Amino acid sequence: MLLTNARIATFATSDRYGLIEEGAVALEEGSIAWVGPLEELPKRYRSNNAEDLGGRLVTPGLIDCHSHIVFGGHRAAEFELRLEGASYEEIARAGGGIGSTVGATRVATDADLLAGALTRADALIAEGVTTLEIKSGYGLDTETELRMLRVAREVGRIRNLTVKTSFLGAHAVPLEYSGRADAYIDEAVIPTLRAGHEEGLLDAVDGFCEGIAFDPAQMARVFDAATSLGLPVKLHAEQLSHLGGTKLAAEYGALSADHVEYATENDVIALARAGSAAVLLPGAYYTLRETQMPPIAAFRSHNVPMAVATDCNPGSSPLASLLLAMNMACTLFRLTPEEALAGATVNAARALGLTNRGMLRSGACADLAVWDVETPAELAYRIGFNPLHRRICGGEG
Ligand code: DI6
Ligand code: FE
Repeated sequence: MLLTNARIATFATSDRYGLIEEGAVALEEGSIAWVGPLEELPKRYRSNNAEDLGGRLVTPGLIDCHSHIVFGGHRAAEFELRLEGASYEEIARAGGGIGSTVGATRVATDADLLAGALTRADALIAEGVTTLEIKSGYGLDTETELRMLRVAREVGRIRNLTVKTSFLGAHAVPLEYSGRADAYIDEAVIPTLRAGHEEGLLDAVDGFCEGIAFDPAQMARVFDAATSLGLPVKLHAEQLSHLGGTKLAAEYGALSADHVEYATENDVIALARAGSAAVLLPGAYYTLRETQMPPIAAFRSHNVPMAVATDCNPGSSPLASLLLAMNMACTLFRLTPEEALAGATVNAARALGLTNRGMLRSGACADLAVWDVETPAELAYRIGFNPLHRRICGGEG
């Protein structure tokens, strides 16, 4: 396949989106064979049936590197409670929040879970997403956690989409372990982690390090188990308060620390030393009406790659639009449109530990999005507008 007459945001160089004017891309067997200015296209890639993109913009396929799209039910009633003045943490402590979705997920059938997840995955696919991370974390028992992970894998088999899974058994303490978080970690989380790994269901291990969830010492036990199996880790850290999760994640060489609104400059330095990414989740910031901004200036000055993701979940971020997350990252966090698009491509790949996508260069996966826009800044600029013209995933589409 040969695409010509395109403006190409490659992200393969670090200036101005790595933009190529009047570019061409040649795809071969699911990979990018060549990308560059049309006038430099090698003879062997020239073709009579090249597709003229009419000057449209081509970017890497979008990557949503943080989502919780497999779950039962919804939490519209809690949305109403928050509008009447209750806080997210109050609702969680009263048995709602994550716990309420755990109840709905445990009683959902696999078919229910899959149908709901596909609806959300399809919304993301319609916006050019080609790689999607999906977490467990609404089962909190072995059976339901593994069911969630199987459903997540199934989404990637049914759709032309790469799915990466993260085990989030340490998301909340389930009712049956109320007041016994340590026992939950030792008796449920770690054995489930081992079982999931044995079944090939886990690409990474995540956790929620927060006052309403787990402290750094508890998370360290989960990370020790993950590390001993060779699984990479990541962490929901410093979302609602500062507990030291970011520093812990860095100590374990985490792929990423996510949310990080309450992270300090020292935390940022730790991430930089560890080579970890920061995953910004403006949908949760917006939904919870958070006012503490993540330390964007420090991420920039210490060269910590910033990814942007939906955090699509039924509680704190019922958002199934990565383009809107990019817009929110600009308007709420003051990212530039270039940073926002890098956050949903090259830096999102980095946050998933993937080196073969997120940028357009020869050898990378043939995951591309073609947009009906003139300039890359337009992708983050409009609100509630989807200019996707065509999505190519693994060379198909
Ligand atoms: N932080 C979040 O934003 C989601 N999980 C987490 O650890 C929220 C999950 C939920 O409210 O259902
Ligand atoms: Fe999350």
